[in-house]
Amino acid sequence: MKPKVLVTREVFDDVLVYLSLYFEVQSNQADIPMDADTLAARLSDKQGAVITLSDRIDGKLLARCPDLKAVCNVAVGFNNIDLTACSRAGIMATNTPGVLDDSTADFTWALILATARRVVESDTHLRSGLWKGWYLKQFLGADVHHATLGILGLGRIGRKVARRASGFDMTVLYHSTRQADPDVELACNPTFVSKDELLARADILTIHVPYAPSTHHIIGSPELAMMKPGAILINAARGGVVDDAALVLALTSGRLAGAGLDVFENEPALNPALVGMKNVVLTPHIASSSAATRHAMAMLAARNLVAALTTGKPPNLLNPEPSGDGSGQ
Ligand code: NAP
Ligand code: 8YV
Repeated sequence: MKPKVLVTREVFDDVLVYLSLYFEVQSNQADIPMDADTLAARLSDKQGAVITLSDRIDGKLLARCPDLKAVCNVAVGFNNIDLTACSRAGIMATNTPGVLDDSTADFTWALILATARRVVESDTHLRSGLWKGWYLKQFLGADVHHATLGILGLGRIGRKVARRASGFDMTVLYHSTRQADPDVELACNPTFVSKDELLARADILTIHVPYAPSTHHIIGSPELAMMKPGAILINAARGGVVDDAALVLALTSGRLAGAGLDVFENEPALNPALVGMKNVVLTPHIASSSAATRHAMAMLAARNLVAALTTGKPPNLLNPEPSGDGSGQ
């Protein structure tokens, strides 16, 4: 008998076909989001799952899933998974690093340019029938070329963002947990600085750290107060790395000129004040969403699951030493 697996959200048809070669697949092509109780019930007789960021995998859920061996996130970020609880229960957890770097970096640049050059605001103005003709001072924005770009978190995506800055003749600074190897610095040409210097010097600050207790509100009131007056903040990383309430204050006071945000605290809810702000570009967590990349992510998660349940050694394993007895306790 084939092992039973659950795919918690809609995926591309060929991903389901591929999984069906190995598993008895229960899917959710109607894409009806599951609450914690429903997810636990649906997983209670499964050995594996392809999950997304909206699925919280924790000890409470795992206690109800005695057969579960692997959970495979369709995302590089994995703050929805309690890795300690997975390891304790002997469950492998995987993510999808690499396949989304370029698309996410491209989108970060879309936010940078749209925010600095007021693309959305001016588009709305024109569509509203308010455009009465050209004038010299209309929609004056900030130049991106020759500006100083600050990158917080020079990982896979941060590096791709840095590389793209060279076409704009920018000064690129970064701060990360440690200075990158010389070959990495050579490839994307940024200069390592302290976090304080990054905040003080960046005209445009873009965040690419994962969400974890150590990065919760890594940009909050004190950090926003250290930023250059008139700077722009970009967050295509994760809700919670920025204190959204503090950001609203910094935007309202005019301390920051604008923000480009793809992610929010408590998604899909967002701070209502942001909605009314003309100097803010808002997108619904779509930085990785090109057709090719979302397909690659879903297929990689499926391949991770097949490897996990057939070999016990999936690529992209997040907890290399699952040590539990599989009881989920
Ligand atoms: P990554 O390769 O792990 O890069 C993250 C970088 O941040 C690493 O260099 C890491 O350093 C650094 N870092 C961690 N904590 C830090 C801190 N406190 N201060 C400064 N730097 C810190 O991850 P990635 O693949 O680039 O992805 C980054 C994040 O982007 C993901 O976790 C995800 O949440 C988000 N993301 C969002 C979207 C979207 O649709 N909006 C799409 C893709 C990814 P160490 O390696 O030394 O820890
Ligand atoms: C996903 C992301 O779209 O990979 C990540 O960490 O945030 C996005 O690429 C999202 O997480 C889907 O689960």
